[in-house]
Amino acid sequence: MRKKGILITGAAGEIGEALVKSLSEQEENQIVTLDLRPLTPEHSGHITHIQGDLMDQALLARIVSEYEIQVIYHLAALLSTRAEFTPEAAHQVNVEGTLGLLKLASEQSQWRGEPVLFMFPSSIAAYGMPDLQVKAQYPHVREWEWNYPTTMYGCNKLYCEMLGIYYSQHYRQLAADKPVMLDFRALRFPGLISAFTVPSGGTSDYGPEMLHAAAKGEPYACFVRQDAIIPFMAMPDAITALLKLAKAPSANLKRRVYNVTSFSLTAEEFRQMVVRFFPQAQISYKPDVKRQGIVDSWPAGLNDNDARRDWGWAPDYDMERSFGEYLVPNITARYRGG
Ligand code: AKB
Repeated sequence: MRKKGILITGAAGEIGEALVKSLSEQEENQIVTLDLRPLTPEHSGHITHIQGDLMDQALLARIVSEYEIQVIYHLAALLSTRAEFTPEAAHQVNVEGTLGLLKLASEQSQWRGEPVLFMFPSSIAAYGMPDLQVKAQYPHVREWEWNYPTTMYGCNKLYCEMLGIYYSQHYRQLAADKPVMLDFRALRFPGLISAFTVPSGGTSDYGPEMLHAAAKGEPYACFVRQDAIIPFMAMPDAITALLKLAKAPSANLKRRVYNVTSFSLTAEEFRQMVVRFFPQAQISYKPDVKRQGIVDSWPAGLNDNDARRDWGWAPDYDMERSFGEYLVPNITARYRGG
């Protein structure tokens, strides 16, 4: 008998760390985590960590031979800035890695006679605003607007959303008597800010980097202009959104890809918040043309009305609460503790 399990890829990454912690507190089923890196040692109990490569088909086959996977949180990805340096490698991980997992989830759904739930974090990178005038004109972008990503990462996210929809509607529909499709659900996240991990390879990283540098007492040169604006969200809300969408009854879901957001602010407004809590912070601006271009192509804000209507989404942390109650106290404690 295979053990029932939840699979989390990219588990040692930013979202992964927070999701594993949260799921391990509430889940009774076995949690199987997969990442190239080890997990932080405090995770144990009903978590089995596999240090390995998502692209390793033999490894995936071994996982499904041991576990009946019911839910997949597929978090592994190369983020936007990193992907611009190695676009083909990003395509391989972000698209081919996702495709392999979608196929696996489809086969498992068929085999179990019940859909495997496939949770996919997408991103504001799936959007592409042509210029700053249009960006200002459409401050709250809907899911179907401006789907013209300019980065490899954004193209990968948008295409994988479409693959997920394909696999949940059409895959082998003609071949099987009673096809059972996987249940694909995606969230388009804004820039995420965690108090416990420093992001790497993203373009929204200037926000969290400013904050972590200030808490460490280090100077920071922000790689975008003062007026650069995108939406952000504190990590606990990102986890709430993932878990809430995962639990939502399918009958309520009118779409498979939902925007979620919390607050939008410019780099300068971000700096001012940081300085309010860390008056000694030394933050300067040294814009990088390429990274600035990426941020300019992302929307200033998202319209998340559909998520609010269909599955009761609402962020718990607005800007004040994010900084005052989650980010600043936890980051301060983290660096004070060494
Ligand atoms: C990135 O900057 O690449 C990510 C994202 C916005 O998806 N944080």
